[in-house]
Amino acid sequence: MEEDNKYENLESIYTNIDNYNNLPRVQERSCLDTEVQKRGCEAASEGRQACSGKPAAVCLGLLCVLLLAVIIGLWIKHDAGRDQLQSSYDNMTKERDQLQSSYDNMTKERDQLLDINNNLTLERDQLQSSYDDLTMERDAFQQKLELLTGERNQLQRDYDNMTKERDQLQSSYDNMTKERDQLQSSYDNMTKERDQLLDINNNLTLERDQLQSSYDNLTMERDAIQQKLEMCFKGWRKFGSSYYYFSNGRKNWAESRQYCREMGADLLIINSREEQEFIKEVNIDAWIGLSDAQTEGIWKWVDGSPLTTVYWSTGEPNGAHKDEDCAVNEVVSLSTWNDIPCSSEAGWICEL
Ligand code: MMA
Ligand code: CA
Repeated sequence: MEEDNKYENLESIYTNIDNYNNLPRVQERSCLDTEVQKRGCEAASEGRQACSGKPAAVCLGLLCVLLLAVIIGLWIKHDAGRDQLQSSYDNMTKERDQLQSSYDNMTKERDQLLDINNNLTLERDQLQSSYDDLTMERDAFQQKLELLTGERNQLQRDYDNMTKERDQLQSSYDNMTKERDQLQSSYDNMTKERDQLLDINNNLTLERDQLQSSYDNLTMERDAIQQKLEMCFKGWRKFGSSYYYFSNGRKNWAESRQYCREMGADLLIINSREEQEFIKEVNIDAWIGLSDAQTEGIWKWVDGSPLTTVYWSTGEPNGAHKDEDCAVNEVVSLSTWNDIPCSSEAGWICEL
C-alpha cells in the first residue's frame, strides 16, 4: 500500500512536471500574442494617422504594465512550484536511490538468502539422507537391542540360576570344608594313633622277636630239660600229655605226696575215663591226689580243683574208720576208689 502511494505521488509529480514544461509554451504564446499586439500597436502607431490617440497609448501602457505584473507573478509562482517540485524531485530521487540501494541490498540479501537456501536445501537433503541412514541404523540398532535384550534377559536368568548353583555349591563347599577339616583332624589324630601304634607295633615286634627268641631258647631249654627228665625219671610212663610214676614202696598219703613234689610232680589227678582205665593196669593200691581233710565231705584234688567225675567203689566213701580223709585207688574194677585214713600206708602214683 505504501509503495502504491509512493507510485501515485510519483505519477502526480511527473504530471506536475509535464504541466510545468507546458507552461513556457503558453508564455511563449502569450509573448507571441504580446508580440502580435506589439506589432499591432506598432502597426497601429505606424498607422497613427489612421488610429492614433493618447488614450490608446495609455491604455496600452497600462496593459503592458498589467501584463508585466502578471508575468512577474507567474514567474514567482513558477519559481516556487519549481523549487517545490525540485525539492520533491530531489526527495524522490533520494528515496529512489535509497529504494534502489535497498533494492540492491535486498537483491544481494535475496541472492545470499538463495545461496543460504540452496545450502540449507543441500544440508537438509544431506540431513534427510543422514536422518534416513540414522533411522535405518536406529531400526537396526533397535533390532539388535531387542536381540541383545533377549540375550541379556537369558543371561540374567542364567546368571540367577548360576548364582543359586554357586550358592548351593558354596554351601556344599563350606560343608565339605568343615567335613574336610573334621576328616583332617581325624586323619591327624589317626596319624598320631597310627604312629603310636607303629611305635607300639615296633616295640611289640621287638618284644615279640625277643619273646620268640626267648621262646625258642626256652623250647630248647625245655627239650634239653625234658631229655634230662626222661633220663632222671626213668621208669616213668607217659600217657597222653602226662608222665606217671608208680611206686614200688609204700608210704602214707602225705609222705607219698612229698615224694612226688620233690620230683617236681604231685599225686595223680584223674580227669578222664581214659586216665582211670590207664591206672587200672597197675596192680597196686596207690594213693591219688584226692582228699577231704580240709573240709569233711568236700573232696578236692591236690591242685584245688573240685571233684566232678568220680570212680568210687560201691558204698564209698563211707568213712568206715575215723578220719578216712584220703582216697586210694584199689585195683578191683573200674570204679575202685576208697576212702581210708591218710596215715595208712599204700603205694602211690605221681603225675607230672
Ligand atoms: C573195708 C571197708 C572200707 C574200709 C576198710 C578199712 C576192706 O574194706 O569197710 O570202707 O575203708 O575196710 O580197712
Ligand atoms: Ca572207705
